[in-house]
Amino acid sequence: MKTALLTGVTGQDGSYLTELLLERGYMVHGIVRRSSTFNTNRIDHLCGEEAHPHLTLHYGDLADSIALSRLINTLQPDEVYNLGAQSHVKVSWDQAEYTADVTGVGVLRLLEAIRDVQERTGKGIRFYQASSSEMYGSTAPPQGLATPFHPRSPYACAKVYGFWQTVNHRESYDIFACNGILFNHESPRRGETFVTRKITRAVGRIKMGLQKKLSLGNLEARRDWGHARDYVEAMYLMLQHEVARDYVVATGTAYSVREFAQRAFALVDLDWEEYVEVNPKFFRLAEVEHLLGDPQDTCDTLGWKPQTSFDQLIEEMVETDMEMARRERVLHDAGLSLCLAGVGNE
Ligand code: NAP
Ligand code: G4F
Repeated sequence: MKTALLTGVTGQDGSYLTELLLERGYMVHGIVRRSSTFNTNRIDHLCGEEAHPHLTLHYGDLADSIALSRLINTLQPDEVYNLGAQSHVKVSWDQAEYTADVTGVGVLRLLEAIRDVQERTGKGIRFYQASSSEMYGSTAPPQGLATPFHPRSPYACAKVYGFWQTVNHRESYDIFACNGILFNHESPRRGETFVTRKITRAVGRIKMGLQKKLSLGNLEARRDWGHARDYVEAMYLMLQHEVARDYVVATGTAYSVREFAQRAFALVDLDWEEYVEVNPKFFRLAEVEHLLGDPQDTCDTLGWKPQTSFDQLIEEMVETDMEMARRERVLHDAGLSLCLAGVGNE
C-alpha cells in the first residue's frame, strides 16, 4: 500500500485528491492547520463519524519546519503533494510577507525535509508542487512550459519562488520533484471568495430572495477555467510518470468573468445585468488580464485530458449553490440565518 502526505488537505484540491488517492488504495495523511473554528468541512465525509480507515489527519503548518520535518521523517511517505498555500491573489497584497513565507518558503521547508530523509535513508519521496498560471502574469497568451514568467502579485512571486526551488531540488539532489502549473480550476467546493464561486453562490441566493445584488471587480479578465476533479488526476499522473519534470494543466479555452456571470445567471432564468454591479474595491493593484494554457504536451505525455466543459462546470456549481440557497431559505424563514460575513474586499 502506497502512502501519500498532503498539505492543504482541507482545501478544494486537497479534498478531491484525497478521494482519488483513497479510491486507488493509498494510505493518506493530511496536514491540517489548527483553527478556532472547524475547517474540515470539505473532507468531513471522509474523516467525520464514519471515518475512512486509510485517512489520518495531523496538525501542522507550512510555516513550521520542525513539525513538517518530523512528519515526513516519521511517515516516510512515497509521495508528498504540496497543495497548501495562502491561495487568494487579492489577499496576498494585504498579507505579502505571510504569503511569501507559507506559499513560497513553505515549499523549501518540505523539499529540505524530503532531502534529509532521502540522504539519510536512501528512501525516495516523490514531490508535487502546486504551481500556478498566475506566475505568467502579464505574459501574452497562450502560455506553456516555454513561456517566461512575469508575476503580478505577492502570491504569484511566492509561487515563482516555489517553482524554482522545486526545479532546483530536482537538479541538485535528484529528488523526483514536479511542478504542475495549473490554470484556474473550480468546483462546488471552491472557496466562496474566488470569482466563480462568488458568482454561483450569488445566483442561488438572488434566485431564492436572500440577496439583491452581486458586486464584482474586473469583468473583462479572462481565465482558462477547468474542473478541480479533472486537475487532481493530472497531479496524480505526474508522480506516476517515469521522469520527473514540469507540466501545464489547462483546458486550452478562456472566457471572461462577464461570460461566466452571464451563463450562470441564465441557468436560473435571470438576466445578469439586472444584478451585477462593478465595485472598484474588487479591482487588483496589478491585474492578470488573460490566462490561456496550452495543455497539449501534458495530454500527450500523461494521457490526461480535461473531462468537464465550461458549461458543465457552471451547471454543476449553480446546481449545488441553488440547493444550498434553498436550505438557507428554509433557515431564514424559520428566523435563523447563516452568517456570510467575510472581510468583504475579496
Ligand atoms: P484552497 O482551497 O485555498 O486550499 C488551500 C489549502 O491550504 C487549505 O487546506 C488551507 O487550509 C491550506 N493552508 C493555508 N495556509 C496554510 C498554512 N500556513 N499551512 C498549511 N496549510 C495551509 O486552494 P485550492 O484551490 O485547493 O488550491 C490548492 C493549491 O493549488 C494551492 O497551493 C493554490 O495556490 C494552488 N493553485 C490553485 C489553483 C486553482 O485555480 N484552484 C490554480 C493553480 C494553483 P485551511 O482550510 O485551514 O484554510
Ligand atoms: O477567482 P479569482 O480570485 O482567481 P485568480 O486571481 O485567477 O487566482 C486563482 O487562480 C490562480 C491560477 O491562475 C491560482 F493560482 C490562485 O490560487 C487562485 O486559485 O479571480 C479571477 C479573475 C481576476 O482577474 C479577478 O480580478 O476574476 C476577477 N474578478 C472580478 N471580480 C474577481 C472579482 N475576483 C474575485 N476574487 N472577486 C471579485 O469580485
